[in-house]
Amino acid sequence: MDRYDPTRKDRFSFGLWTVGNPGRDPFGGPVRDTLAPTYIVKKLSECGAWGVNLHDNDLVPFDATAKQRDKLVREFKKALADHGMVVPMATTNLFSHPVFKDGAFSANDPKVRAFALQKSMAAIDLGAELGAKTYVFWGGREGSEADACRDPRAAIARTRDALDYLCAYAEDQGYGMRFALEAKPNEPRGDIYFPTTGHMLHFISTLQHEYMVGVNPEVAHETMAGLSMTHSVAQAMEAGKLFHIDLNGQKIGRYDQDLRFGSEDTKQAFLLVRLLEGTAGGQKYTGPLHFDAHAYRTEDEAGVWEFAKGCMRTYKILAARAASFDADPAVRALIAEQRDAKLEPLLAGYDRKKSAALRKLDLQPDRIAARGLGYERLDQLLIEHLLGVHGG
Ligand code: GCO
Ligand code: MN
Ligand code: MN
Repeated sequence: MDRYDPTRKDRFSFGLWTVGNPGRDPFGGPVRDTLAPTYIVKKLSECGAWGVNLHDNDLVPFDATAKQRDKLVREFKKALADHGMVVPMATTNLFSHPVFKDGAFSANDPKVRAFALQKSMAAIDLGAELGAKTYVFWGGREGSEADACRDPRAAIARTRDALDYLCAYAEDQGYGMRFALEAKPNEPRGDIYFPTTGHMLHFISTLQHEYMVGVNPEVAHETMAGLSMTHSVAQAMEAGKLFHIDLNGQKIGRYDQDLRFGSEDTKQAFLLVRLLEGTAGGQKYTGPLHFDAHAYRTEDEAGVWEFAKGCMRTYKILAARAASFDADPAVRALIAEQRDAKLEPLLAGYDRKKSAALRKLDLQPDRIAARGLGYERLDQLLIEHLLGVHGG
């Protein structure tokens, strides 16, 4: 036990599908046994997690009868109560069944779209019954290879219709849920509509129930698109739309790897945790910290729990490193050097007087340009804090 071991207060969660991943990939079958959802709840609780998330079919098989469903839900709820775990988030599997091979909400066939709505309403009911306050939409099959099959504008409009419908449904039921949209550029489709968090943020502004819809950015997905996860999350936070987050690790330019959080691009992970924890100032993220990742295919079950603990410990270690970085007087001085408290009020908000004053300033751009900014030193300090050279 040390101060980096997770506790419930840390709000860490995992999906049933993450630690339950049996190691199947496109080139080989499972290498681990399937774990029962109730067993996962027990083990996650022992590891120090706070929440467990699920797709409808992670708990209730696609073809289960109503009686089987009720039994599974009853047993799962008992496991949650026995082990002091919560379900912060739920979602719908709209990608595994072959009916969704050409999408769900954006499919050309209205029967597929109708089935997707039916399945989503039932899954929202399940999420509500388990106490989920956040409902995620990840459109894994909402995309194309043969792009001439539909006007991409129709795909966008159909997705809007579906979300407007389901927001109204959740509101009508009084579930008090918020929806979080998760972007991904590709995989399993050649191209997926709404490929990045930025695309989602704009789309949300066109929804009827904009107030109840935010985003669920994922490290791997933004990285696959070659983007900075930290900047994407910052834009979501600035817009008040960071409703959930999928933390994992990913090498740029690869397939979706879903690696242990912080195991790749540790500097980006540091910057992300620093932003979420607000150690540099600004509002802190207080929602669930969800790990959408899985253990290496080389692992047995013991390796899965090592993986889970590793995600959580790395988050806490990075949070401590970020706090030490932002408390370092040398760092604060370097950041403060860039400010000019006298000039800044003139830049915020146009009026005629202020703009006349601004136009009169002799700013001497060549002198400004000649000044070095000290970012080499700042970044080296970041690396040294990250590597544990400074701070407690
Ligand atoms: C993926 C996605 C999924 C979603 C999940 C919850 O790349 O497979 O990240 O894991 O997050 O379906 O909506
Ligand atoms: Mn993913
Ligand atoms: Mn995800």
